Amino acid sequence: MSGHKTFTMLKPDAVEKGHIGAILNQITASGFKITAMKLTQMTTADAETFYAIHKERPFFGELVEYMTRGPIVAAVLEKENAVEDFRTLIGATNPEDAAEGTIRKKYAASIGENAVHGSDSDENAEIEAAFHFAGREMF
Ligand code: DAT
Ligand code: MG
Repeated sequence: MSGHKTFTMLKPDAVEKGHIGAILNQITASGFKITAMKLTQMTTADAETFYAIHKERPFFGELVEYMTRGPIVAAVLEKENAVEDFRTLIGATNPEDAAEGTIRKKYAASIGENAVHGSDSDENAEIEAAFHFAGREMF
């Protein structure tokens, strides 16, 4: 499976620390084209819905608190093999396990506050993009 679209969020910790420009630069320098983007803040209901698959996990409450505590940058990215290539670019969920040079290795504080989201499948990329953007906001 190798679709051309993925969805990302630069999470509240990355925005708080002033890393928006550096992270977007690394993303575009790696061949991704930005086809939708905005600064926004998730409500508790938004975060609970977006991360519903994790609702039974022990970290769910912290995850929702973190994702709603400040603005995020939401974006849709296009490139060949976008989902897999973007997951490679961001690195492992836990920055301690992330490869050298990956976005999480460089900018993430911990597994809980890991700077950036990347969709895990073509199907979820479509669902997540549609969750954050109206059709006319995607180019
Ligand atoms: P990813 O964001 O790499 O797709 P995931 O979908 O398994 O990872 O989890 C979603 C988010 O939940 C992750 O980015 C950070 C948080 N999370 C995952 N596992 C965690 C853990 N063991 N402790 C705290 N937060 C965790
Ligand atoms: Mg995931």
